Amino acid sequence: MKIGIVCYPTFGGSGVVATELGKALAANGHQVHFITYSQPARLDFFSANLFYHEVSISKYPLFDFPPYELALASKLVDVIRFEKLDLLHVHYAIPHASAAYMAKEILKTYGIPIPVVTTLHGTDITLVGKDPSYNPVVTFSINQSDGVTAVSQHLKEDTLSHFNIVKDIKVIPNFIDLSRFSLKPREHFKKAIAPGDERILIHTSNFRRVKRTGDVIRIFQKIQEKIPCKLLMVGDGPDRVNAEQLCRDLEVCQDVRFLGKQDAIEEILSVADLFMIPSESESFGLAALEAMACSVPVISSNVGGLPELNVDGVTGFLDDVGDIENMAQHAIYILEDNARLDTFKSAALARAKEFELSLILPLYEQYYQEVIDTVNEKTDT
Ligand code: GMT
Repeated sequence: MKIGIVCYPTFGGSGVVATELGKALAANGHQVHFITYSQPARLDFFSANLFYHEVSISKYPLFDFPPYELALASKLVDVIRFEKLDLLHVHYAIPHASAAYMAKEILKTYGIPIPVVTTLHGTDITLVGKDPSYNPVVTFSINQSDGVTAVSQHLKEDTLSHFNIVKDIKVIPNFIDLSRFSLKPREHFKKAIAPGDERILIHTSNFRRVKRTGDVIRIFQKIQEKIPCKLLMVGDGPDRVNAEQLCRDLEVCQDVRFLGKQDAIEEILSVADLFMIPSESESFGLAALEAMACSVPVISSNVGGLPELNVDGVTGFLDDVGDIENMAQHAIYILEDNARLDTFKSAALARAKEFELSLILPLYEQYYQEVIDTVNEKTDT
C-alpha cells in the first residue's frame, strides 16, 4: 500500500504516534510518505520505504497569518497525484482533516479518488475543537473523512457528545514498540541522579496547563516528607518557568532536575521508580504507556482515556484531578516497600505489553483496507 501521513512533526503525542506508525508500516513493506512542515522529530533514519515531503509556506508582507492549510492542501494534491497514493491518513483534526478534504475535492477534478482517514488524538477535540470558532469546520471535516479513528473509547464518546458526527468512529489505542523500551537501567545514570539510592520519580510532558505540572511538584514535596526521593522533569513548554518557580517556593530545587526535551526518553524512564501524570484531561496518555513499557508504575488522574490504560491498584493508582493528597499517599504506598514496588513494576510492564506495536499495527492495516474498499465500491457505482 502507498500511504500518505500528515501530522505535527513535533515531540507532541500525536506526532510521535503518527511517526512511529509510519515507520512500522514502512518496515512492514508499505511505502509511506510524510507530508509536514518539517522533518518529524522521530523520523531520524533512512529507509527505502520512507519519504518526506516538506510543506513550505511563503511569507508575504500581506499575510499576518501565512495560510498553512492551503499550502498543505496543495502539497497533498501534488504528492497524491504523482506518487499515486492509495490512502491519506491525517493525524489531529485541526487543520489536517480540512486540508485533506480540500485536497480530496481538488483531486476529484483529476478523476483521482483518495480515501482519507482522520485520527483524533485529544486536544484537537477536547481543547481546540470545542472552541466555537472551529466547531463547524471540525464537525464538517470529520464527517467528510472516509474513516475516523480515536485513540480511546473516552475520546470517541467525547467527540460524539460534543459534535454532530454521523460517521462511525473506530477506537485504535496508542501503541508502544517494546523492543525500544525494554532497556536495562543505566547504573551510572541512576547513581548520578540518586547518589544516595533515593527513589526516582519522573514526569514527561510538553508543560502545558492541561498537564498540571504544579501538581507534580506538590505531590513530590509530600512524598519527600516520608521517602527520600528525586524528581526528573522532562520536556519543555509554557508552564516550565512556573514549575521551576514553585520548586524554589517549596524549597525542593536541590532534588528536582529539569532536563528539557530529550530524544532518548527510554534511557531516562528506565531508571525511574514512579511516573506522575496528574493531567486535567488526557485522551490516552502515551507518556504513561512509555513509562509502563519501562516497568514504571503510574500515578495518574482518573480522566479521559487514562482509566483505559492505568489499572487502579495494579499498575498504579488513579485519583481525582487536583487530589494531590491522595496521589501522594498512593505514591508513598507504592514506594515504601521494595517487594510491593516490584509487583507494581511487573504489572505496569505486563499491561504495556497489551499495547505492543505488533498487536495494534494490524488494526490500522485492516482499517485502511476496509476504507479503501468502501471508497472503491462507491466510485464504481
Ligand atoms: O499531550 C499533549 O498535549 C500532546 C497531544 C498531541 O496531540 O500531540 O497528545 C494527545 O495525543 C496523544 C497521542 O494520541 C495522547 O496519548 C495524549 O493523551 C493526548 N493529549 C491529551 O489529550 C492532553
